[in-house]
Amino acid sequence: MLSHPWSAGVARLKALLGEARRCLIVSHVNPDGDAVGSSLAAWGYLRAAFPAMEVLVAFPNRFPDFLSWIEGADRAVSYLDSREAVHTYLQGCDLLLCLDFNDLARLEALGEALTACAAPRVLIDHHLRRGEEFDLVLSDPSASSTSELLYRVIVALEGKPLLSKGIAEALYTGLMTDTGSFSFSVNTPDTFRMAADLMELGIDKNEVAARVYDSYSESRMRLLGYCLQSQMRLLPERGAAYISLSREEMDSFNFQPGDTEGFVNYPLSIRGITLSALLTEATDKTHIRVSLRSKGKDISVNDMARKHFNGGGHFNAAGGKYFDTMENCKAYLEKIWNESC
Ligand SMILES: [Mn+2]
Repeated sequence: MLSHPWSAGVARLKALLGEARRCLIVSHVNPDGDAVGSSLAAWGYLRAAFPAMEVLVAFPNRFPDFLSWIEGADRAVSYLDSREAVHTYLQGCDLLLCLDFNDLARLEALGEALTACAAPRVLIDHHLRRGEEFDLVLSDPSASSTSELLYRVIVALEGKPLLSKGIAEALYTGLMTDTGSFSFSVNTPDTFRMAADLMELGIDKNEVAARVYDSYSESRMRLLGYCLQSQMRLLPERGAAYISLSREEMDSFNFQPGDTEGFVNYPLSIRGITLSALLTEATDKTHIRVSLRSKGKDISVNDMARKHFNGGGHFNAAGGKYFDTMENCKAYLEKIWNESC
């Protein structure tokens, strides 16, 4: 926990919130459960606590369908679909709340739109290496999720959690998805206390899990089967494995955004595998998206993503890009993995 800077940061945030009339909440491209959960929880909280404030949530692109049940999801916009509306909104915007990323590049075109906006930028985030593009940073890389950090911020602002069931469901979604249902990135009893607090607000955690996880389309399930059967390559001496998918392969399974979410974790369930990657070809085929995962305290995929793939993230979970063909990306990945043996 960051004690002193944290309390000073919360006091500063309180002052900014007290003055703000129009707030834009943003999170990263290809929004996941934590991005969407924390953004919609912040939206619900600000609407309840500051009824006079205008609040809008904008993501760089659409979030997957399995998150669409979260309260407020129908009011959030995607910059890809609503570019003009976001630009108009930004004109009178006096607060930018940035959640679950630490580099405006993670917002792609939406990030460029934000650079033209003079409103103070508040960052609440749990990724390593905080960005310099923000006016106020509430960051804790040891936190399980941005949703957990946001919960701590709200409790600090309010003295006690004045949250609705809808907000609690949004926060729980972020907590559950960023920790693989409490399997990793949970290092303190406080995370379970937060989960208990959320349950006391009336959420049905089994129902939340079912909505998020039991929501595969048939084609997504078959795509997973194809990945594991045909596209997973093991490097047993290295304790590593990766899955690669071309656009054609994805298209042949009627690929929808979010369909490969979580696939990168499957190889880690093989005994002896502690390093995993998922390589997916970008829609415009200009690059390969690289997702990296590791287990334990030996391999920093954050370092790997920063050094080799122009990206970053967490110690055990990170991502980046490789601007070349899939074949070259695979060769490069195997080369750097074998060199770091
Ligand atoms: Mn997160």
